[in-house]
Amino acid sequence: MSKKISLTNKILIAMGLGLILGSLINIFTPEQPIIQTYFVNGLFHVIGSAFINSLKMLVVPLVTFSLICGVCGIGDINALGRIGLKSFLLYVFTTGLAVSLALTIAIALAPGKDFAQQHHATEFVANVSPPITDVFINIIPSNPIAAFAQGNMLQIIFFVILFAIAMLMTGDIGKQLAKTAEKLNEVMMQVVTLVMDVAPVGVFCLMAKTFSEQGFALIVPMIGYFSVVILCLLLHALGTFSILLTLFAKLNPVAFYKKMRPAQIFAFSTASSNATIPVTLHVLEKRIGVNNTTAAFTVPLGATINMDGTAIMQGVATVFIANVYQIDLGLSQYITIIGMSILASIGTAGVPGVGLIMLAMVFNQVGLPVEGIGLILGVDRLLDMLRTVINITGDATVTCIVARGENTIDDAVFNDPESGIIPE
Ligand code: DAS
Repeated sequence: MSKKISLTNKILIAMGLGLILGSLINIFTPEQPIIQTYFVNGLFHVIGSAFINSLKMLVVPLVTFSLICGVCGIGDINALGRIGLKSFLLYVFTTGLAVSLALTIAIALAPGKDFAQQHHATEFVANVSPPITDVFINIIPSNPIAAFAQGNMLQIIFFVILFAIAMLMTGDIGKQLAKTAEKLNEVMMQVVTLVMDVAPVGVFCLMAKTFSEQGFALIVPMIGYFSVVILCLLLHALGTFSILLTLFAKLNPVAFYKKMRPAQIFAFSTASSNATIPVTLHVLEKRIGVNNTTAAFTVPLGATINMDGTAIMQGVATVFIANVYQIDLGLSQYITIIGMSILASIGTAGVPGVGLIMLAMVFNQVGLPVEGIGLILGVDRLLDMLRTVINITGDATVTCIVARGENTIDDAVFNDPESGIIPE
């Protein structure tokens, strides 16, 4: 009997077919009205957007129930503080490593040195990014219902953790609520697998639409910048993460990356860490064997404050634009870039394109012309998809390190190649 194609491979094939079809449309029929109207901006747009909405639909309820289970599962406020501090420090550390690596490679390879000035920058108006102090003040929701309604992740995390801690302190009432949350969380994880069942169609449409609009031709004049970002993303993923996984999570990086494929495909297709949270949680808990008491906390936190891929883009972009405008950056400015990239990473939600918006904050701090961002705008969508893969992989890497330290990872699940495969 022919071996059934696993859901992950179906999604991978759908992604490839969508990419090829989109590229063919971009090359051969970029202006064909019927194709543009009924397919690119019709079928592909509608199904792709509906698929992203179906993922976003899961995030708030899943994070809420999962976080309540996680906190109640830990049961001990000191352990909760330890996990929180450990994951926060590891997220900041890996983001700092990422942007430092990017700056070192970009300074060495000097993209933008001989950039032909005839490439006019696309008009880029920077959104006014909130002062970083506001980010910390706004972690506390003045209206938790509004936080849930708006999907404000940092505020939801803050309120749910506080609520769950209060549950721990209310004896039987808390215990009964925790049991209910556990059942609701299990049902939500089942909803995740339902949404994953339709993923091949959603991913196909997302890729077909994206690549019919974002032709590879856009990359050619930006090949220097584009390839340096890709190089740094690969070095961070295959170098830094692999070393950290081997040394501190005691996990085989090759097996880890095989298990991470569904979450990485979703991250690439959606370009949103937040929308990928349900799949990242599914992969870590069902395929890698991390206990919910750890993943429930580190994954939503990571999707919100940890963006190694974004920090890499910001590091390379600052060097690229400084070279294009022939501005010499000194050591203090490079240190500022590292600090600002970390703060921007903490301050940005995991949604498409947010890294570019925060880049304006980094440019302002080091005196680079914000309009220079218009030069890299054209290739940013593709880079956003790729750096989002690194962002969620970083979340998963830190989660595994914390889980190893808390002894909340089941190696039997990790070593079972069939674990967590969605039943056909
Ligand atoms: N798309 C963002 C994310 O979801 C990253 C970015 O915009 O740089 O992680």
